[in-house]
Amino acid sequence: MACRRGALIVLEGVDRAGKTTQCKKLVQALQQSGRAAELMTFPDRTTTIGQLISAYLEKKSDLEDHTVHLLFSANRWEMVPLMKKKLEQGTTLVVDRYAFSGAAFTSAKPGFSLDWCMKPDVGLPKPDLVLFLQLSPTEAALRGQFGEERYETSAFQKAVQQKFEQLIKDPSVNWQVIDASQNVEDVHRDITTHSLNTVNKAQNLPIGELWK
Ligand code: Z5A
Repeated sequence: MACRRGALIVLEGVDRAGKTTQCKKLVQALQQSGRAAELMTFPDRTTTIGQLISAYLEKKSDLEDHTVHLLFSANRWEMVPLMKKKLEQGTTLVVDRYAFSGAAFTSAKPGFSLDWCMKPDVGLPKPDLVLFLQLSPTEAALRGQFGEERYETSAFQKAVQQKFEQLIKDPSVNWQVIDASQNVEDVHRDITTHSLNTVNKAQNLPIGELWK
């Protein structure tokens, strides 16, 4: 009998929503329950493309807006063979940001449509579940100041939040909105419940193609 595949679970949300904290806790919880699980992060700053993106985010270099958008997408595509291999081997991938961040962040810039921004990521492995960590700007502010990287300003993050709200309306994607203003353990409990359901359902299904 063929191996049951792992699930592709993505966490999205605005700055300081707790994505990284929750991704790590979810991977640990899945592993402790005896399931193979690994963390992936986008952008993956370790690759050659990722290093270009990292320098841009750290404001050490400037890149034309379309160009950097395509680099973010290329940074996902370069990971696709590895992602598919792991999923097919039965490993669940917990992913910290994905194509939805790509579309939301670039389309929040002047002159970009959401439609254009989604195009380069059409056909990526489709997440079985996208958990959107919902947090208001006021609550995010209680978690500390913005960092020094590009995009970390209140006005831009508000524009990004609006783009996420548009993306969440897409019924072709399995979105679950999580109240990220709860304490870390309560958020983790909600996320784990949705994720375990997804892991069980996904194991006998083929890997889908995003936005196709
Ligand atoms: N970007 C893009 O433009 N295009 C793309 O295609 C992709 C990304 C993939 C990458 O940043 C930037 O690239 C990002 C989007 C853009 N720009 N911005 N903004 P990154 O991924 O390297 O870093 P980040 O995603 O911005 O991290 P973050 O959003 O700032 O944080 P987070 O992962 O959501 O939260 P955290 O690190 O888990 O927690 C933040 C703090 O809150 C920390 O002190 C925690 O201890 C605290 N925390 C967490 N949970 C809680 C709860 N429940 N209560 C209280 N405090 C909490």
